[in-house]
Amino acid sequence: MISRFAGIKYKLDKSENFDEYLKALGVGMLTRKVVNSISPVVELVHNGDSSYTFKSTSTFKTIVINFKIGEEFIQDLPDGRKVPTIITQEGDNKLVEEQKGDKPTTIVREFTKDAVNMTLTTDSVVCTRNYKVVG
Ligand code: DKA
Repeated sequence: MISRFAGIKYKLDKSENFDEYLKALGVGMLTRKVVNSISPVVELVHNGDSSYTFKSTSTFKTIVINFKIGEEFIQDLPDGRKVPTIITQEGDNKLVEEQKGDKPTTIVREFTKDAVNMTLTTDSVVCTRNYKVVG
């Protein structure tokens, strides 16, 4: 179960092609500069059954995504867009987030006890971000 990774905090360690990804989403230069310079800490919280919260904390913003696995919801993105989103589970350690709307995006988060490896794809732009366990 993905819930075994709940409560573990991970901090951004490596990021590749993030600026290209943000450009493809239409994020402006000033915001890109800020977002590129921060190292968020992320944590999955299990609220019971298939209900989860994904928290990303940084000096830029705290982002909270409340979701139920397999149920569509409207996500408020940090750049102001509101997009229908669905998060599904693949295998026993991957969450696959599909954001719909003008800029369809897929974000795969693969959890281990030591790391969260993210792959973000929009159009033909692929970005990877690797988080390492804190402490
Ligand atoms: C991450 O969690 C990256 C999440 C990507 C957010 C893209 C939208 C940013 C708009 C300012 O490491």
